Amino acid sequence: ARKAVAPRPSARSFRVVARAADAHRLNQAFSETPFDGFKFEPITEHQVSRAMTSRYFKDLDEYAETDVIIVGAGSAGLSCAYELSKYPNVKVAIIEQGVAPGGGAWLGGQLFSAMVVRKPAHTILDELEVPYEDEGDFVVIKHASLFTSTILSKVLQAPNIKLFNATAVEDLIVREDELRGKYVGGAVTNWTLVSLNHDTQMCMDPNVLESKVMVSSTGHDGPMGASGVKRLQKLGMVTGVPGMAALDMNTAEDAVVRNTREVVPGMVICGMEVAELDGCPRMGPTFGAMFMSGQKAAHCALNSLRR
Ligand code: AHZ
Repeated sequence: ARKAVAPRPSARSFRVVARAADAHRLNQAFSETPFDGFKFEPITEHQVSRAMTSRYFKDLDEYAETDVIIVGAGSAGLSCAYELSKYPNVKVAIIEQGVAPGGGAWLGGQLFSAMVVRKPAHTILDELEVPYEDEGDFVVIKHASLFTSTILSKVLQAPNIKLFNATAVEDLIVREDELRGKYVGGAVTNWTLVSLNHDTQMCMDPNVLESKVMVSSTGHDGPMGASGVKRLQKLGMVTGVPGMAALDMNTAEDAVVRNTREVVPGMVICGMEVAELDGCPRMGPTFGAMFMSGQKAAHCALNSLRR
């Protein structure tokens, strides 16, 4: 029998093995990251649950009585909240039915990114340090989300402001006294998922927050929109809600800011809800009036608190 002889490696196979080793070393070098070996501190599940729920229910407890309730966190409601953040002694609850605050202000119009703001409403952008391109009589922010995320970050950091999102205002507290007659005294709320399921369940009673003044900024008509003024109409506290008129940018924006006011004692309206109540024209995708109307609403609310 012939003895088996192991084949001798050729020079070529040496080169192949050497190249593979190099590639392996190279791969290792590239797969190293500053996070290799990262390790979290220990935690238990109940700690996570309590960290969230204790704060949420403490907030609900604290805001069961509040100075201002802002209903709706669109561009008008957020501008109002931002203005009120300058008054740290004024306690403000924002109630937003959506999970995502911001209303229609994540896009500039249709599905376009840029947001147009007519002067002189750009002053709030300077304050917020939101960059824009100056086009003369108006300015353009490169993405509406830049405005919305920036104002949200300021509002949410303010110690006097709490956002309750995924929560819908279903109704108003209305009381009467000799001095004011009928006035709005707060908001009847429910988690939005509950509000959307009233038809499918037995009575699911709400949670109620008392306010000294409410700012209703629920936008134009829709399943939830313009809910503040529509409820006032049903209660006979305003005579009619004709709905916004056809679009006319030039007149619409001035009208919305001009008509932003305390419409009944204890309730200020701002943003597109004003156009719904007063039949002002719609402005379409220019946002200056929303900012100014929100800021003006903050001062109407402050005046109401001072009375
Ligand atoms: O989810 C709504 C949105 O975020 C929220 N909201 C409505 N009803 C609510 C309720 N409880 C709690 N019952 C509620 N939250 O209110 C917010 C309204 O934001 P928006 O962006 O729709 O309104 P706005 O008035 O702040 O801004 C309007 C922007 C428009 S619409 C328009 C046009 O159609 O021509 N042009 C502009 C600039």
